[in-house]
Amino acid sequence: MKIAIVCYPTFGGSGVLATELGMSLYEHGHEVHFIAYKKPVRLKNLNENLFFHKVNVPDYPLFNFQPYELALSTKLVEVIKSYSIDLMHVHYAIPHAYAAYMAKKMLKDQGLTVPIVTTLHGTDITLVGNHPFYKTAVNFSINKSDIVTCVSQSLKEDTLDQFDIKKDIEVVPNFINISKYKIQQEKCIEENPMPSKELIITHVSNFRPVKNIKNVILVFNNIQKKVNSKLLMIGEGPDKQMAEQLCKDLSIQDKVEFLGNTNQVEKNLCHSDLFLLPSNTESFGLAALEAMASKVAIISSNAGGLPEINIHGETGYLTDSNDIESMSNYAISILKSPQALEEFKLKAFKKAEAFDINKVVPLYEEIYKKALKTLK
Ligand code: GMT
Repeated sequence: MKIAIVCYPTFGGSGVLATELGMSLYEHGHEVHFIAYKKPVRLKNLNENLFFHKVNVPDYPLFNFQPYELALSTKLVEVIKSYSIDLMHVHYAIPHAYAAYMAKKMLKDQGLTVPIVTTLHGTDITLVGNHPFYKTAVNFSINKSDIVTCVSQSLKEDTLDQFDIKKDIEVVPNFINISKYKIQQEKCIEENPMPSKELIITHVSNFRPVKNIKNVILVFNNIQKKVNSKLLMIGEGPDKQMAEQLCKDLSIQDKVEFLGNTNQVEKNLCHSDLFLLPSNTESFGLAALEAMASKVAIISSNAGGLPEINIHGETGYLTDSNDIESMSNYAISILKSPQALEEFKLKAFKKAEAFDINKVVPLYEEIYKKALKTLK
């Protein structure tokens, strides 16, 4: 099949997932074309069956806001015609599903029918897409997609609750490449056969308010009083400065490292013991799944899809996103007992295996076949 994938190229979970999916589809023999305003950060080894097409949006002084949807739908039409693409798979409804629908209409006008698969990722539904300024257009474009998928049962329920959706929504969970994590774990043991006595707590996100990173720092502050530990903060975003300042105010700045963005998260995770994710909203929590695949126990909020991956009392613990006391106590209880820590880590890894890429990518291939059948 020839597939066009539209996604955000940044470190956000939807872009990461779309990139991993596209690269895996290419390995399964499909021709894959990524379309975005920048090369997706995890996209590697472009070749004659794996392409990247940049959407250019020229600056024009008349425009206060550059019309990205227009440029994207034009690029979609151009790429689909030049490469005889079979279908579009757009990740994140805003504005991708909308632009795809316009492209579909323009192509139809030229005698070509190309179906749209839209995958909803979370904030396009629970936060941004809900805003009255966008909602009508988001609702419309979801209903106009040929197949709609979302990344968790919880997101499916939120979408049906908050929008007027006339279509079936299929749940296809996010995934990780478990073998990549296994290889990394072996490398980590080779490089560091005698792990230090200091336990490592990690948080990975885009540091947006929804990630509640203040609570990451407050929980770690409690942990470090009882357990010899340090905190790795991975990512960049609007709340980073606030978090750095909070560390100084609590005089724990020597125990917290802000590492910025990295596309080799598994290298940091393989030395970690515990992952903190106190998000206020989280449709899935790909970052937590990546940690689990690295044998890291999880303390997370019970928001959205997190209970579908983090099993309370097995792979870690779940609490309300602002219940700092419970989060701290659970974390300390795990970290204080080497045996409990090992059990949680192993169970986290076992659970992550259920989300292996080899189990999930075939589900998307089936969906593509179904989307193509809608044309007949
Ligand atoms: O979490 C973010 O702010 C980024 C956002 C995105 O669109 O990249 O992540 C969403 O999609 C991820 C991939 O499906 C999910 O793992 C995240 O849970 C989801 N974020 C939220 O729902 C807040």
